Amino acid sequence: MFQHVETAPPDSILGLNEAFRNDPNPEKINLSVGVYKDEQGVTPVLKCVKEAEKRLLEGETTKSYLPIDGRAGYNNAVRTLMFGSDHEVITAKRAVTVQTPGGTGALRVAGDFIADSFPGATLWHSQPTWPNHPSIFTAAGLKLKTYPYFNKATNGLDFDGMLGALQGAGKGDVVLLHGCCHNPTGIDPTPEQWKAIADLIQEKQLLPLLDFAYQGFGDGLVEDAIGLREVARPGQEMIICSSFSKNFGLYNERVGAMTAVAANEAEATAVLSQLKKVIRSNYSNPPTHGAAVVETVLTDDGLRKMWEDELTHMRDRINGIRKLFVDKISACGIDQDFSFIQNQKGMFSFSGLNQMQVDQLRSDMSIYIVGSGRINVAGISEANVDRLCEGIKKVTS
Ligand code: PLP
Ligand code: TYF
Repeated sequence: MFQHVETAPPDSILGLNEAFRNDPNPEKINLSVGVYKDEQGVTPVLKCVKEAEKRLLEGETTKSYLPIDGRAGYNNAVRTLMFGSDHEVITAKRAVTVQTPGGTGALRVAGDFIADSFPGATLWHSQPTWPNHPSIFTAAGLKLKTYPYFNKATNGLDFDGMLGALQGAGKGDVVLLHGCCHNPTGIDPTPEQWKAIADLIQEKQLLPLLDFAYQGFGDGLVEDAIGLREVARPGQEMIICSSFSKNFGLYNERVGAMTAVAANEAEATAVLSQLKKVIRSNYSNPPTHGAAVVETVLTDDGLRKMWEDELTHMRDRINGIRKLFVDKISACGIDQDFSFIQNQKGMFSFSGLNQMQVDQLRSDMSIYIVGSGRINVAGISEANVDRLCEGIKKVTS
């Protein structure tokens, strides 16, 4: 029966982890998958999470199913974290949130909802983007188009190219934006550029879909929501897919949410009913643990403060490493200018290294970087930065 089944290619990012694990070189360096690591190379469980888990374990009374849309307290806390409690979107009750298995689950629920309720819609995504974006939305049955994002000459945003392409989008088309910390480039629009993007969305009546997987990893919790809040103008409709994998370190607990902002409360209620229909035929209802942890932390003043401190620590370490990396690169006599790395936001850096250089780093030095040249900055430490720079010098000269 399975004779005709061919072997599928490995995931372009997660596949590298496996190759790394099998590499016997004791000096190997893994800068591939976007997982935060501390100075010792460990992906820690946050202290606020451990404390919340202790409380949950003591207070848990049932393992009965959650509602299809998940925990109401969690969904509420997610919305407030994105918009702030007094935002018009919240007070007008025109936003509905469903708890999902990770940000990936949120993206798939969004994709299925769009395919059902906006038949024939085209989704525009940045070129480049996270490779799972096209996979998820193609699987959901959407048509895809791309807009330029990265300007190779400046190592910055190709803003004119982006807006120019989106001028070609039709009414009701979906435009996928990274809320902050763009994956893979690390390049985000400035507040002024967000204004222009929001103007264009409004003028052309597009449906913005924000992938918000790194809130707090760029400049701060509120700062990273600037774009999202700019887009959420009075009456504007939008979809947001949240992930708490990174900012809570809850990767394997699968904690995410999909929020739909409708024009008014009645339409939001109808959208929620459609989202529940999509979920019912997909995974039925979400798992409770990770979302209960996030809800407990976000709604308790002490735990919330602990979380914000831990998140600040992760962000500061990444930014410190960016500086260390750039300093070390120039100190070791590499000709190429890598100073742009310090302007990039979040966990990733688009290094400018090409596929050949990436392949050589792996084969000669056991340094693992994604084929696009994307580096997980959090994988760099005082202990491996010199060897990394030595490798980059070798492949760039
Ligand atoms: N969106 C982007 C841009 C990501 O980088 C990730 C990372 O994994 C996700 C969504 C999905 O996150 P999750 O692990 O919560 O599914
Ligand atoms: O881009 C990354 O590295 C993270 C983690 O299929 C990830 O978003 C990578 C690939 C994948 C799922 C998650």
